Amino acid sequence: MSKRILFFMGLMLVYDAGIAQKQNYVQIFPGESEKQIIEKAANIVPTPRQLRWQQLELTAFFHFGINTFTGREWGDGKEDPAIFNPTALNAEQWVKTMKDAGFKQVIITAKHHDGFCLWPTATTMHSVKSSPWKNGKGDVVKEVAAACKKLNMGFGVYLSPWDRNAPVYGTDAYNDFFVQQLTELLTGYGKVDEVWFDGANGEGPNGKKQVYDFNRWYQLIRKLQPQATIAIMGPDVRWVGTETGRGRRMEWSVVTTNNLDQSQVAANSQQGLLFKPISDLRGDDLGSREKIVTAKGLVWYPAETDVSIRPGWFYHEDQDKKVKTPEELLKIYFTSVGMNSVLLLNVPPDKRGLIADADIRSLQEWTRIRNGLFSTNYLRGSTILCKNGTRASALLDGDNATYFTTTGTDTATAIIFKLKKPTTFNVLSLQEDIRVGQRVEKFSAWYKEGGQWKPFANETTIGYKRLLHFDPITAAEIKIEIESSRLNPAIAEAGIYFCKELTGTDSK
Ligand code: FUL
Repeated sequence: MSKRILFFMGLMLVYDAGIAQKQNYVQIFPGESEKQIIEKAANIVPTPRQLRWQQLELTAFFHFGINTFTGREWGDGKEDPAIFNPTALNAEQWVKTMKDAGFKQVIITAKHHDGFCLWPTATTMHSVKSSPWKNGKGDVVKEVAAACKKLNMGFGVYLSPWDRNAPVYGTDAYNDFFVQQLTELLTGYGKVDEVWFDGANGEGPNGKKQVYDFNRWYQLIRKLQPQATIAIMGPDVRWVGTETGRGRRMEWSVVTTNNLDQSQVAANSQQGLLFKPISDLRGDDLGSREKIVTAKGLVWYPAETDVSIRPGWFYHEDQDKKVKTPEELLKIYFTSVGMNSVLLLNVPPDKRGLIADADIRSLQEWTRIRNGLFSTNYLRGSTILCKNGTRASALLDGDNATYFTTTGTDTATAIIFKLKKPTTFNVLSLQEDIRVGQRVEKFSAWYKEGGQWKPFANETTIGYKRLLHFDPITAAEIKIEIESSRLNPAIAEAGIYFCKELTGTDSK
């Protein structure tokens, strides 16, 4: 995965102006105090497109293409398009499967590293046009886009910058070729909600590595589909740093842009700033106080956790028995969505052009468990006590757009929930209202037993959503302590739940 890190070194972040006071990027000037920097960090917010994306929680990948038919993970671009011949392709089945599982948006691999295009592009004959599928008249991208429209799902495209088929790859001409492909995808299929760029970057036939013109691509996307988030080699969404489904225990959406290349700070077509951050995306800590006090800039750059339901990204028959179980998917939900990230779960259609039964069964059972788990918030109906808080009822109203906060200049607080009767639970859910900013730096959770408060959680960040599970606890009083927060915390929701399928603790 180092390719992504390497690529990130050259990544251009584009900052969109437009939010008057609250912004998704600030510069830090020499001589600013820690207090000033922390205050700036506390007021950084997502752009509207980042906010929409974060609220989706569950998004899906469909890895489908020439590799589905060769059994490989990375094609070399020399595959004969004649092998692309799904017998029963039904994109509506793909999209409906994900919708039924609670997903809100899907991304199709319009072109993977092998260069084979799933739409009849004018840029190359290495596409569905040269395949026997629908006598060369098919268009997978169109079918996925239509299914999304029909089922009211977000639609996104993955277009691999690395192209092992294009003869011009490795030359300047490739950037034009790529712009043309991108333009076709952004103009021919209605609304596009996400554009996903991978960082893989090999050598072309001339032995040269392609220098990707990311900035030009970003500007094109902003012009043609301004609502689309650009992930993960892009300015809106950051790769979490693993492909295991496990995010960070401490996940700050506000990260430092240290080593900001000041020479790149310039106005762009979106009246924003361009800059090149250089940072390690894989460390455990991208945004703590210690990290940001030395920052030259701070940006809202949230994490996306991509993982496949199978060992591979593409469908392989011999992996039918290795589809992740509902329990594994549930744990992934806790370590992605529950760690202030968005889950991007890959569910690859098979050679028929259908999602296989094994995947559907797993998704259905996972969804049943998840829905059951979150159906009853046992804090509902409790009496809330807090000495220095206001709008406590917002914590339990199920509305992310209302929030509890502290009064005056207090940033620490304790919120006590007195339940009507002793209740057994093994899940805690907390959410910040990120439209105010991500602020909580340290929190703990306690239950009362025999007149004594006993801790059951001791964590750092909350962010958009934090989920914890632990061994079952039975109690009639629960306390959430916000021990440290950058400015007044804005807590949107709190909940405790019980799920018998969840075992053990997962906060390591
Ligand atoms: C990686 C690619 O090389 C894989 O094939 C896959 O597309 C994954 C999502 O990104 O870097």
